[in-house]
Amino acid sequence: HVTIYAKDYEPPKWWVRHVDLDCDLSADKARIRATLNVEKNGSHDRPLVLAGDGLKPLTVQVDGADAQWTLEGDNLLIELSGEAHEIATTVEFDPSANSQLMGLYASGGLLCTQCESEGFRRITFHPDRPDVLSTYSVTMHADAKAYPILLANGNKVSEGIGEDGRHWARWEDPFPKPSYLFAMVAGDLSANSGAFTTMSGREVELNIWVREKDLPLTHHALQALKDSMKWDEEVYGREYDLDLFNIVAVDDFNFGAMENKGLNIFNSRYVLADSETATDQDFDAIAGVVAHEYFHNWSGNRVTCRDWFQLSLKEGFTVFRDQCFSQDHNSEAVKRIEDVRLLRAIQFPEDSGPLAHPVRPDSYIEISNFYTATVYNKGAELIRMMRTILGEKDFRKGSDLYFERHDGQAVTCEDFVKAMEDASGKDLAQFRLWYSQAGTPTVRAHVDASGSGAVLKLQQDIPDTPGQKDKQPMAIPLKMALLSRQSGAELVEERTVMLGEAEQTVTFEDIAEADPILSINRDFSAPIILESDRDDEELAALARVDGNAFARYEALQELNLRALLPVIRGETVMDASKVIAAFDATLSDERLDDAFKAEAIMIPSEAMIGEKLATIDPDKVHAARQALGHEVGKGLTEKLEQMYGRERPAGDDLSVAAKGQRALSNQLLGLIASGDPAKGARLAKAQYDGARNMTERQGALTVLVSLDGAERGAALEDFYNRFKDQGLVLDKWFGLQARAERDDTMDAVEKLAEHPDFTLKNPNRLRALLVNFASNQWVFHHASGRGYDLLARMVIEADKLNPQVAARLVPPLGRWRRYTDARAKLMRAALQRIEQADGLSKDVFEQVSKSLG
Ligand code: HT7
Ligand code: ZN
Repeated sequence: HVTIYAKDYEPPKWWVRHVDLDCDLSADKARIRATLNVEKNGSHDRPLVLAGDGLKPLTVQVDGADAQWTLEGDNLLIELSGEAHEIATTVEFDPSANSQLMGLYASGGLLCTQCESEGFRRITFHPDRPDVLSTYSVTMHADAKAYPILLANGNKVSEGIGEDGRHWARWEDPFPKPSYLFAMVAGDLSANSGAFTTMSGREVELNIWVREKDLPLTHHALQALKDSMKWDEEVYGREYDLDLFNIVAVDDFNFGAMENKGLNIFNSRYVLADSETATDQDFDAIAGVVAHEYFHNWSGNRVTCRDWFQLSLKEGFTVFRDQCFSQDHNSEAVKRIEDVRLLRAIQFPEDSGPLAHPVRPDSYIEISNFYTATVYNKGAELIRMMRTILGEKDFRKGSDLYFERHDGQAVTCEDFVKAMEDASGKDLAQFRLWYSQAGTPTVRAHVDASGSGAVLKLQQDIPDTPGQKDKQPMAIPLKMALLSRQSGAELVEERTVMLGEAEQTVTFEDIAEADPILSINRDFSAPIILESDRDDEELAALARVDGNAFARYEALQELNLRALLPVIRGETVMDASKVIAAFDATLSDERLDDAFKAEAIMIPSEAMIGEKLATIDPDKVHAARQALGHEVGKGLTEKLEQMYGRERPAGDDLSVAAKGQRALSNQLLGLIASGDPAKGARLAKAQYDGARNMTERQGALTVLVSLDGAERGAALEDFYNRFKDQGLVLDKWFGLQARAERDDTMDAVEKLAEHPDFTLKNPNRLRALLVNFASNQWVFHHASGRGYDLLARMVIEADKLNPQVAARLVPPLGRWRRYTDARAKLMRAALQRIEQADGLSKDVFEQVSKSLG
């Protein structure tokens, strides 16, 4: 398998100015005739190279005449004599045989496309690289009954009836775009339609296309789209540019959604929702993904990536934009806490393991493997840090300059940073290291307070990662304050300290109280691991009085870890008293909202605890976490039950307050059950039976699945019978059981993998069982190695159908270096079994070979 290097980038030898596609579509045969207007780039004598993937050319013509061509591997080579030519090719293939879900494929009676990153080459021969931008016209022909709706990018310019019950539609997209943004859909679809008037007064038609029966489930997505359009105008001054915006929901999709120009295609899980079938979290995720894809219209489509090493240019920026959108529409601090939790749960382990890579990677074998938490979520943190360093006003100036300077271009991460630099006059030279150096920095912070002043001592350390050693110190913006122990008042007001050296000190003079407490990395201003020597009393005080909600949450998390880690290391028995006192104070604090309290009383996950250990013994981590939960549940019984007993909001109330109340209620139920499982089971079953929406129902079932007793089986059976015909809800049924913290979960997952409703063909179903299972630390890391065996078997099977999805299952096995010897050996053996499988895809090969190291 060939490795592609960023340093080898060369501009394309030929431009493609316009693409005209004529597509004759049916479920088992697609005939695509492509006409490309190509133009030589500079002076050279190199042939035109058009990428293909599994295609055979039926005809190849140059300027209307049959032409000489050769196939080199999958690529079509054509010698051209002039400066500009018209190239026409015809290919045929079977969309129903496309199980990779890349290119043109069939899903639930629809025909749809997915082209990012390199799927267009599965539809027609084309350079298929993001720096080749073209206008497109597309004519689609299909059976009018089976495919009454024909959609492509841009605007529909004409349509008509053909012969033998067929019809056609012609679409034109006036905005030059890379091939990865091409899309078409044919199917029997109905639209929930709306309209949006842009800031310059243009009316845009909006459609959410689904099967007719799903129309009632589309209102939230449509509202989220309108909210996103407004937000991008208000916050970034970005207006939508076409007169039509279509979203189509499909059931089989490798990712969350895709931002194709004017025709977004979504995994149905991020479109369809009502309160009976979707949780509050699902509703929020839908709004976040709708916003994300919409925001790509500027950050990705109007200004796109020069090459795939620049992926974070569009993804990091767009994740940051969707995070801010959600912060503005919900509790700001809670959204930040959720995003940081995700970063720590997924990106931090990635950054400290064998698959660690910089936000702008240097090389890849298969680009699909680089749609990672590092590129997306750490990438978003980089943009957030730039906003912190520049301030909001200059950051907006920088984004205006970036869009103005690069509209219609394919550019690099460097171009983005340069625009920020030019607009603000700030030097970001050292900051650029965040793009090139992998690994999560550790920052040690210590305050010496003596007399009337204080000295903050900071040290940073960037770990070695695969292929990168001895790294340079980074530019780390740390929001901090020094607080009064008693009142929490800021003795040193919040400011951003720039840590740029390996070691640095900052002096504060004339502080009104001796012995202030350090509040640092407020709002998680930098994606680092903080080590501080603040004692338990200081942390408890921060948890109580810090004016920065994120810092309060952090102090609580740290107190939890201080209770857990010595027990896991065998140094002491569990002492939960400080956690109990801190949770008690938090729950009683009337200034805090319910959504925050729900986050605050969450005991760190087993994965998060594991991250703090040099060598992980999952049995010990599990036992300690269970013990802490039990002590907290027992220690706070009265308060938990009293708060849990409060009246609940109406089932369909989606206000921020109602969502917060339900989140808190479900957390309280979990802690009650940890303290007294029998009582927990009774309460959870009552909540399940009386549930008025999916948040209450799933919350109850989440607790019940880990408990013993008749309530568990009854609720699981009821859930299955109620929802067995609704795929997205049935995914929850698989997922909940895979997450159960029980010693028979391993057996259950093996059985569920044989269940008639389980299939490896649908990525949502596959992920529901296997991603949830592999993140259930204690169960997946069963000492027998059965968890590793099952995952390895599933990777090998899934790889035959869908390499992209299979490759995403590999990383949990790649963490073997962190586990106790016996487990590490078994994990390696599972990886080796995958490596030896016949016909392994390059996707899985790359993940497995790097994981074995
Ligand atoms: N930009 C989109 C990426 C994507 C994708 C990548 C690989 C394979 C399938 C895919 N579907 C969508 C999604 C996004 O970040 O908005
Ligand atoms: Zn994206």
